[in-house]
Amino acid sequence: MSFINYSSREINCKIVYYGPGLCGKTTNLQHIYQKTNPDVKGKMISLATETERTLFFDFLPLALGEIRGFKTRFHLYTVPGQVFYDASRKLILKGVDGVVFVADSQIERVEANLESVENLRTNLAEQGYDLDKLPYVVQYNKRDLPNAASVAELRRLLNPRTVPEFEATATNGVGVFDTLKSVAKLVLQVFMLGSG
Ligand SMILES: Nc1nc2c(ncn2[C@@H]2O[C@H](COP(=O)(O)OP(=O)(O)OP(=O)(O)O)[C@@H](O)[C@H]2O)c(=O)[nH]1
Ligand SMILES: [Mg+2]
Repeated sequence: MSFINYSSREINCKIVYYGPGLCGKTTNLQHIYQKTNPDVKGKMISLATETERTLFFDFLPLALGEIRGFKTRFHLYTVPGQVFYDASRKLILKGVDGVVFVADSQIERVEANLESVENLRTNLAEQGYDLDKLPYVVQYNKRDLPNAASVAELRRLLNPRTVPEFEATATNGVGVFDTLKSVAKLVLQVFMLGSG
């Protein structure tokens, strides 16, 4: 849940990047970190294995301006995608305000994407959240690869509800900020509805 501090007039929002192993979640955060001004971002923290796989999470705090006199602070997290880190994924989802599902567009990763969405839905439900009611966007990453499935096919499988969706190549930044802006906007809309 967003944390609203009325005395310091701050809104804190937690956004989690979810998706199968190696889909590009950490790469999204690294691009955001590299391209934002020092006055906007805090330290990026990455807990990774020697082979650069996320072990627990990546964390990047961003201050994205003001809305109705409140400073907005976004806390971006990635989960570890590898199947056996499920306990960490559950922990990281606690208090989530918005989710980005990063899909790996490669045809051979279709099954892994489907399992990961299912895992997201289950882990959210365990904590009393409904994926269909959360601010949620889908990113089709790795569009640069020759073995990428068509967006129509990915949409059919991964985005039947047609939430906002973005094609991306996170390694060169394509689609990364469009994705972030979209989920941030959805989260702030919830805040504004809540605050009347
Ligand atoms: N070709 C291509 N490679 C990408 C793209 N995005 C990420 N990669 C590569 O995919 C690999 C995995 O990227 P990560 O960002 O570490 O993946 P992750 O989702 O954080 O993986 P886990 O931490 O294990 O869950 C790296 O070698 C990236 O450079 C992309 O858009 N295109
Ligand atoms: Mg990672």
